[in-house]
Amino acid sequence: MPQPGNATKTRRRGKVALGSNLPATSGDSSSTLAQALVALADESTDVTRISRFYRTPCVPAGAGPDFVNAVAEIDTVLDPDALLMRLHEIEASFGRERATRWAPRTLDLDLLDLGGMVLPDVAIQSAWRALPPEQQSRQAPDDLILPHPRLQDRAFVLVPLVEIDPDWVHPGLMLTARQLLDRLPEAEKAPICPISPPWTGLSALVKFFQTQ
Ligand code: PH2
Ligand code: MG
Ligand code: MG
Repeated sequence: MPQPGNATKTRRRGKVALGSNLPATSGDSSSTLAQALVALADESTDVTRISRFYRTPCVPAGAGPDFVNAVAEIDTVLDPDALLMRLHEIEASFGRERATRWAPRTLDLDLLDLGGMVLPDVAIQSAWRALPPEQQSRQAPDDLILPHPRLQDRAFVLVPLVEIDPDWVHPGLMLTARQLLDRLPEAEKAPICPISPPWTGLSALVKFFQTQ
């Protein structure tokens, strides 16, 4: 829970996408996601909503094993850079190695949105969003880009995002999560299926994984 000392700091609502397609010492991918959510909740950050966990085919197809994906809503006093550092720390603590881009990973935590901020600015965010597909796997931004420049293309992000916040508005495209998902081809959405019960909160998730 946030401490009284943080009462005057700016609180922002954010969305974090979670993904895993490699087992870790923490267990299988679902178990890793559950433990990462517990780790994310600390004195700076509340985890306020969690989507179900979904099994999703790897994108691009054939590039690796199926993923388990989910999206969580957070409420945090961390600024964007501090939050990104925190996400990287949690990834590292679950055995994430940053070898090659888009290699199978034990844990991927992507910041999708933080309080509707557009970073580093509208022009650069739009340029990353418009990056041609053949360059997307070869170029990685050095700076934090918000909202996440690929979220509008990815059913494995939009399906869980719509589950927890269908009316979330993309601050560059001015479309809701539901509208973004509706634009994607059926064939990309059909294989995305939930593999967990709906969570009523972090404690429901912890209880479920303790009884597995
Ligand atoms: N993440 C990627 C690349 N491809 N495919 C699925 N299904 N889920 C992911 O989380 C994912 C991916 C890069 O981070
Ligand atoms: Mg990712
Ligand atoms: Mg990532």
